[in-house]
Amino acid sequence: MKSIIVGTAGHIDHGKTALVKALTGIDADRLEEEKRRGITIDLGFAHMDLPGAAGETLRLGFVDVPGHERFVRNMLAGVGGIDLVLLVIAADESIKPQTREHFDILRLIGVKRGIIVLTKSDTVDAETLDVVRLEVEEFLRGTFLESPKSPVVAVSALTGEGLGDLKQAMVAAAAEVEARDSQALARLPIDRVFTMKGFGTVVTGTLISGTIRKEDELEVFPTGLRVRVRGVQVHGSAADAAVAGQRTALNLAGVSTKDLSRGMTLAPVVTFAATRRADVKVQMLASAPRPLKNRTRVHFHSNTMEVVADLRLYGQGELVPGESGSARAMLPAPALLLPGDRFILRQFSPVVTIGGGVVLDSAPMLTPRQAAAFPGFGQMMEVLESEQRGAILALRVTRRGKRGLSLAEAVAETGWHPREVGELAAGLTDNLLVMRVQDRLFAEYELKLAQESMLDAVAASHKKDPLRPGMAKSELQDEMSLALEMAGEVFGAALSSLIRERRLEVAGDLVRVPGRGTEMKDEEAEAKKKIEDAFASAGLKVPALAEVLAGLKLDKARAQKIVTLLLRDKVLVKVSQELVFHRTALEELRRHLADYKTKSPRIDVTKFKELTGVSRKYAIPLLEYLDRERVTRRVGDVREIL
Ligand SMILES: Nc1nc2c(ncn2[C@@H]2O[C@H](COP(=O)(O)OP(=O)(O)O)[C@@H](O)[C@H]2O)c(=O)[nH]1
Ligand SMILES: [Mg+2]
Repeated sequence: MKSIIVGTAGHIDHGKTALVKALTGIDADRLEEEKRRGITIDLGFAHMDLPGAAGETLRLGFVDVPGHERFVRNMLAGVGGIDLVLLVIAADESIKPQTREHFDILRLIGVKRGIIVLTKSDTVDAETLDVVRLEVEEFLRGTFLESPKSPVVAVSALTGEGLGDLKQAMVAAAAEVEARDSQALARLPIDRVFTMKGFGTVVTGTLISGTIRKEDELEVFPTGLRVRVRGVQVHGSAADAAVAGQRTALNLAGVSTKDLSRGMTLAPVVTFAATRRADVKVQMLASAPRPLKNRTRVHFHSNTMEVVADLRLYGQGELVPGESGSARAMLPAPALLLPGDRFILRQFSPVVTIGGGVVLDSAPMLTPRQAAAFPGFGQMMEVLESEQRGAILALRVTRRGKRGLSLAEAVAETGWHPREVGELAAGLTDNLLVMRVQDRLFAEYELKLAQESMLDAVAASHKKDPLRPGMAKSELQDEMSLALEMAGEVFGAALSSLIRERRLEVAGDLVRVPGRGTEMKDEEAEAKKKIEDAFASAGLKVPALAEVLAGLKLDKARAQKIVTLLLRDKVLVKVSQELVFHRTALEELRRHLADYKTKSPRIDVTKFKELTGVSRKYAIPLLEYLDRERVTRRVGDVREIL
């Protein structure tokens, strides 16, 4: 069974509602006011089944729109899900303003198929009908509604004449309509909310993609509210599921009518994110009354939603009628928009349709100013506008840099099914454009950059601490995530590949450049400890450095290197050319002097020798060192303790 949505369009009083009733038997003017005034104010709905071209059942859901210019906004809430349009033109009036405006809207919204219905054929003679037919064909030449692809059918709702032909034309056109994807992620833009006695909260809408089943849990956008589907109705009868292309009514649990309104969207939970910013392609109508200037506030209609958006034009001060260009749409509140969503722009005041377009990116990373200045921006928009999903995904991954893009984020940004995102990602990883680490995608070169940074960091660590057998893995990771905001996944992947390529090795929790031999390290570490111990245990009565070094197994150059490092790290302190002390011995000396100061503020060389137990050969250099360190100050032959 194929389900498609048939929408009416056309000027007021041209017989749209009468036509729907003649076809389906259903009066789509459901409001009391509509019945009383005899005009359509809001969207109306009807349905019928026809035998399809191949004998299957064809299910047609009708969306009847108001033709009055004051209610175009209601019309806009209904055209979003239309697969096939009936452009209704009364034979006695021919083309009128809303014929044109509705036609423009259908074109901008991307409706692909239609039938032109000349209504009220009973009110004119055959010649007039022919003239109107010619006029209409002329008007539509070169457009998506040109004949013979879009046939022109004359009917009378009054006499029933031509209705058979129209049904046939609908069956033929329906066969050409591409079925909406019922496997895709579900989206139901809400067009009506009401309470039904005995049921509670009910919403209706045209299911534009996917499938919604009884008992599904759904998220309301943009509020984030969770609701449960208690019941599903399709075309007025209870069903287990609604599929894309069907007029759908849902009985919802967990929500009251005041939490819902037209313009909101129902979609699977934790899948999408509402946004206030979207990069869009704008097409101005040739009939727009004036150029669209940068930073203009416009009525922005998409699906069933309507907001006042601020448009920032990229690289252009204005768009003249008939021109197209790219822009950032800034919305006053978050909304669920996805790439490929069509929209209509109406002038703020007076309210007339001036253009429309398509959403290219509802997760833009740059501010409008940055975007306008970004050198590759134009190309980026071209890719996003293209049908090349692999290239689009690669772009979305690459622009995330070191952070990468998770598969879930890719789904949220594109609206594509997770399965498709997975398949596209696999294609990109095969071509080495993208790498996948767990559930995150990164541009391949980010891995290379990460590897280089890690090699640099490890090399720097070896240089700084030549005696350490490596750098702690956690330290390396901290450094990378701090300095480079490198994601843990990239770190892990970069490290593994460096290890595989033998450019780094891991011992325990240490990372090092291969070839920093452990054996040599052991020797040096042992020597280092010996030197340290020799000075630490000597206190102030230090041995000669040369003597200590001579007692080591190491060659002179390596031994000297160790001493240099110990001095650099201030473990040893050089007091004079010949004398080196351990840090702890000098700290103790300072404490002793501080104690001494409590008895006497001054000390001479003799007292100093007594206090420390060192000979004059050590005492003089030590005192001079203390003077330099401003622990003491020389006053004649004595030192004042500071
Ligand atoms: N004679 C005649 N009158 C029609 C026909 N279709 C509609 N009408 C009348 O035209 C008026 C407007 O019709 P309606 O369906 O409400 O127009 P809408 O505003 O396009 O929905 C009503 O009074 C209808 O009865 C038709 O085929 N023949
Ligand atoms: Mg009507």
